[in-house]
Order: sequence, then C-alpha cells, then structure tokens
Amino acid sequence: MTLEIIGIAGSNFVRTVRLVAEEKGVAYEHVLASPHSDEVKAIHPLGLVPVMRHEGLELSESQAITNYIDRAFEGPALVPAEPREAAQVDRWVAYCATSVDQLLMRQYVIEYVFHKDDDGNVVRHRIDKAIKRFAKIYASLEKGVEGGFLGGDALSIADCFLVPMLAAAKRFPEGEEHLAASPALAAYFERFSERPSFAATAP
Ligand SMILES: N[C@@H](CCC(=O)N[C@@H](CS)C(=O)NCC(=O)O)C(=O)O
Repeated sequence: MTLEIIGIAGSNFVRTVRLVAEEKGVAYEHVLASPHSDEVKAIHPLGLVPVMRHEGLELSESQAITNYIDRAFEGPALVPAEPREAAQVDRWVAYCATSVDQLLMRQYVIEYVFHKDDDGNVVRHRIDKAIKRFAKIYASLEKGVEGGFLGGDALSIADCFLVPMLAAAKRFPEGEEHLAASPALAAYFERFSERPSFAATAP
C-alpha cells in the first residue's frame, strides 16, 4: 500500500515529511486533512499534523515519521550511518523541531497569519518580542550550514526540518531581512530552493 502523508500543505512539519519522501524518491499520497480532524485525531492524541499511514502502521510526530521513511525505504540515506555524523543530524533536528519552530513558526509566522487585533491588524508587540531573538537564532543557523548542509556536508533530515521554516519566515519582512543578512544561510536556502523536492512540496 502507498505511503500516506496526512495533513495540511501549509504546515512546516507536513512539508518536512514530504521533503524527506521526495528526497528519498518514495512514492506517497498527500492526504489533505486539518489538525484536529477525526482522521488526524485517530492517529495523533492531540490532533496535530503530520500523521502517516503505511501498510497497517499509523504514526504521528514528524521526527518519528521522517526516521521511519528514511529507514523503511530504498533511496539515499538521509541520516548518516557514522554515529558522530548521525549525532550532528539528530542535534540539528531536535534544535529545529523545538527552538527554531517555536520562534520562527509559533511566535512569528503564526502571529502574522492568524493572530489579529479587533481592527484586523497584526499584534505588533508580539511580533516585536519574537524578532528580538532572531539575531541569535539566524546566527546559529548561519554557523550550522557552514559545511554546505545543516550540520554536515550532505543533505539530511535536518535540512528537511529547517528549509520549510526558512521559507515560511521569508514571506514576512523580518524573516526576509535576517535571511538576506546571513550570507551562508541565504546561499544554502537558494540552493535548496532549486531542488525539485522544494517545488513539489510548495504550499
Ligand atoms: N511535535 C509535532 C508538532 C506538530 C505540530 O505542531 N503541527 C502543527 C502544524 S505545523 C499543528 O498541527 N498545529 C495545530 C495546533 O497546534 O492546534 C510534530 O513534530 O509532528
């Protein structure tokens, strides 16, 4: 049975999982379903996307899903076999899925897209609070991609976590400015955005 990746196209974590499938060359069906829909709640206890189905296996949590796809299917390994190299990938995945996601997605992009005051304007003080921490996080990512990819010299799952968030933040002024001011990160993003997987998963 075909791998089913379930969730909305605009979710950074759904895009992460789809990027991993695309980069592995794994055929999959993208099933559109909203967070908290019955289909999603049947797999994730809190109704969060992405969730996945494959040959009787139902799985939630993007880190578990990406590792499953990497291990279960043929195609280029997206986590290195060498333990120290794998540790670097694990470290950047954890950092992206927690700290980077919290700041860039939850406290910034979602503020711009979903949270408006009674007049329909963005809540400026909440965005201003988030962008105070941008310099530190973009500097850490700038250093992280110095080997060509995040945490190493080959494409890995870590890149599939980072790129959707950079793309989402770039849609808004401060995200675009901080990316442009980070030369290695901007070049990395430019290179990745030319990959077929990037176009195939665009929201
Ligand atoms: N730890 C989860 C987080 C998933 C997550 O936060 N998904 C968001 C979309 S990017 C969601 O479903 N949000 C709905 C909500 O928070 O109510 C994972 O890595 O899969």
